[in-house]
Amino acid sequence: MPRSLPRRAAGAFASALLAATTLTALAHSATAADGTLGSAAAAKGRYFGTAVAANHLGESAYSGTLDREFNAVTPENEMKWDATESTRNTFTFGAADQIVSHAQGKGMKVRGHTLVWHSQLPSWVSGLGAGDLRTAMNNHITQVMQHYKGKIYAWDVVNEAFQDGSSGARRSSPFQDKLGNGFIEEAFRTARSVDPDAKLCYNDYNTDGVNAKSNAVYDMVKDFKARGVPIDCVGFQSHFNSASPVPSDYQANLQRFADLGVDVQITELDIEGSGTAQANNYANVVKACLAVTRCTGLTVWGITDKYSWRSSGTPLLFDSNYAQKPAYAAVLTTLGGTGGGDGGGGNGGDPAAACTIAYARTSDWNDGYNGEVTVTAGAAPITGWTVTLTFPSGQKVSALWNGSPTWNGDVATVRSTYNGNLAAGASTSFGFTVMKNGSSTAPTLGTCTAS
Ligand code: 9MR
Repeated sequence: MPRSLPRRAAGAFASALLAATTLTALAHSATAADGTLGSAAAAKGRYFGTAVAANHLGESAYSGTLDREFNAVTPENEMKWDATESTRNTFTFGAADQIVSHAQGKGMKVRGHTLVWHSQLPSWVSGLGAGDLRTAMNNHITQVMQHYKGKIYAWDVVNEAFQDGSSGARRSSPFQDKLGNGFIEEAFRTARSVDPDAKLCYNDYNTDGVNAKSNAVYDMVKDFKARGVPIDCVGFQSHFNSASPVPSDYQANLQRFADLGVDVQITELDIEGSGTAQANNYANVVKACLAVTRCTGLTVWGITDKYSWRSSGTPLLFDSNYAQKPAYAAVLTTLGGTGGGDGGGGNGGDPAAACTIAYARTSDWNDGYNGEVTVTAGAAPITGWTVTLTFPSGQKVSALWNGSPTWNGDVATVRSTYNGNLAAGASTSFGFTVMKNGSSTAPTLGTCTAS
């Protein structure tokens, strides 16, 4: 392993003795209007959210990315029945409270997920007889909604109550089997009585296109609206992969629900894949939501591929090092965001300048390593790029090449030099040598902004 500087360590050279500062600097590195998912969505009158797990909030790159990019959250598991009432009438809100207070502190919306669902249901619930089950269901809805009253934008009141396939039937569950079809209506009525200000949603998967399952949900919503059963929104989970691709009638399906007089929301979006194919699929989902006036927002089902429920399918917008993937640039561009580039909107409908970054450690030795950041232009050509990187406290960057750095504590802002002009989709890279000083941790990638 090399112990000296690489031979190509020429050009811009930075020697920075990195002082100990906190990583929170990262959270403030990209606040340009429309330069993040949340701000770009907000400019279109929508939110852009993510599922969040309370146990990752202490990881600075996780919460840094969350705080920078998203303006809505859904607790991934913390509000489910097994988490909030694992023992009858003993309610546990600690983990969910952590997420809600984090979100409130940052002005983010919270989607409540979920009150009545056949899965992640404690066995004491499944064991109850009909009368007792009805009481337990209404009590669960009441206690949980009461606890979060005034803090929740929308609740998934009932989740996944319909069967897959062509039957259009309700799914077998303790609620369905013992209380019959009416449990859904009862859950919504109870929910409305507890928090009249929260939007009440029905949420499901495989209902993203027009099919037997979505037709059955459609009929239910239509019936609810006709009879005055309180329902405000329908959530389309939108978990996609090659076996379950984005349907060609996705937008039409959202629109027909919206036409019933409910909001529609993309609630758990993730799309397995990589590169341009994944980016195009994401762009199509975002386009569909923007084209439907009552599509009020999108939520992706996690921040980083690292913690996705189906991590091996790399379905999210940030890779496992929190680098923005091509899908990120595609979503931001489709939302009309600029990636910090040209202010957006003034380019006659051409894609906005945007870029993504990926990091690799190219060599490693006892007390140092070389890192390389690849910068890739989005759907438009770019004329310059700026990347932020945060190095762990103590590490010393002894050389940096093919980019021009300025330093603020541990945070390097690296600008293109001769290598700022990139065709759409084209890449360049810059590199650096780091003296570990006891820490071999990789730098945290911040934003890539393009002009
Ligand atoms: O992402 C969630 C994962 O961490 C849990 O283990 C799983 C348990 O059922 O639930 C996942 O989230 C699901 C969501 O609550 C409802 N729609 C499907 C999601 C993915 O399975």
